[in-house]
Amino acid sequence: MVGTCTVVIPTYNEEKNIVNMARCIREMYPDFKIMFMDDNSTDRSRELIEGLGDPNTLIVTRKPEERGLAASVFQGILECGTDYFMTIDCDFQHPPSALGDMYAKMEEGADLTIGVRDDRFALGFIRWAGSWAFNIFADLYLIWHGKRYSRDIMSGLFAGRTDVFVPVIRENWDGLEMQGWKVLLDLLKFGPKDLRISNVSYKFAKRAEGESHISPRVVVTTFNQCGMVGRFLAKVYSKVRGC
Ligand SMILES: Nc1nc2c(ncn2[C@@H]2O[C@H](COP(=O)(O)OP(=O)(O)OP(=O)(O)O)[C@@H](O)[C@H]2O)c(=O)[nH]1
Ligand SMILES: [Mg+2]
Repeated sequence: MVGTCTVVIPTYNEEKNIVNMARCIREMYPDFKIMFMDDNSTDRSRELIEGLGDPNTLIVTRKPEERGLAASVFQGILECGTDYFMTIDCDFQHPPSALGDMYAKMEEGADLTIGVRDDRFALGFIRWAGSWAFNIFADLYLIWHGKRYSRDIMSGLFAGRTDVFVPVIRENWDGLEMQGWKVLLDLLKFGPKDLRISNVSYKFAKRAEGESHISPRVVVTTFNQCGMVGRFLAKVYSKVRGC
């Protein structure tokens, strides 16, 4: 099969990266559709993408009341209309070359391909340790529920079959963590137990340009995705951190 593919990219105020990202993907993958899922950026993101005049590179301006990184990825998957979807951050922390590796795995028959960071230290020890601890906690939660798990469940780089995950998203809409950051965790949590998963490894980089949007709320929302124990820990954490 030669599957069609959409790269779904959540964005908020990424004017310093967005054109480079669009051009880079277009150059490497002339046939991929690109959908920037933008949460009403206050910078020139929209104008810049429209200025490219590429009919296969879209910028979707989302409803302000539905703002959320995860919400924008779920919407992108529902609306992409291609055989596969892929997600990648707009700040070049994920290398665009990994999209081609993931595409190859999808063509070999995977339902889901996960980009696994091979050097998570790139962001420093504290964030590596946090990510590692969360990974174990989330994996235990998934194993307990008989679901597939991953070596890098916090990864924002992954690809999936649209026909497998559109029903998963529609049927579990109310349970999805729309304000969260860890879309992959929800796809595994609500996805079929017999998902065919492939991995590709990639070198994790520092943000190219612009400001990070990460906040302590990411910890709260990720705990919230992990059942009763997770929700309890989310409450404790948000009380301690006041967030
Ligand atoms: N649609 C949407 N995208 C967002 C939002 N917040 C962040 N993003 C995008 O999500 C991607 C990841 O955000 P980053 O700020 O890079 O967060 P991060 O990679 O976890 O953190 P850093 O390692 O510090 O860069 C980027 O493409 C952002 O533009 C949001 O509220 N809505
Ligand atoms: Mg980033």
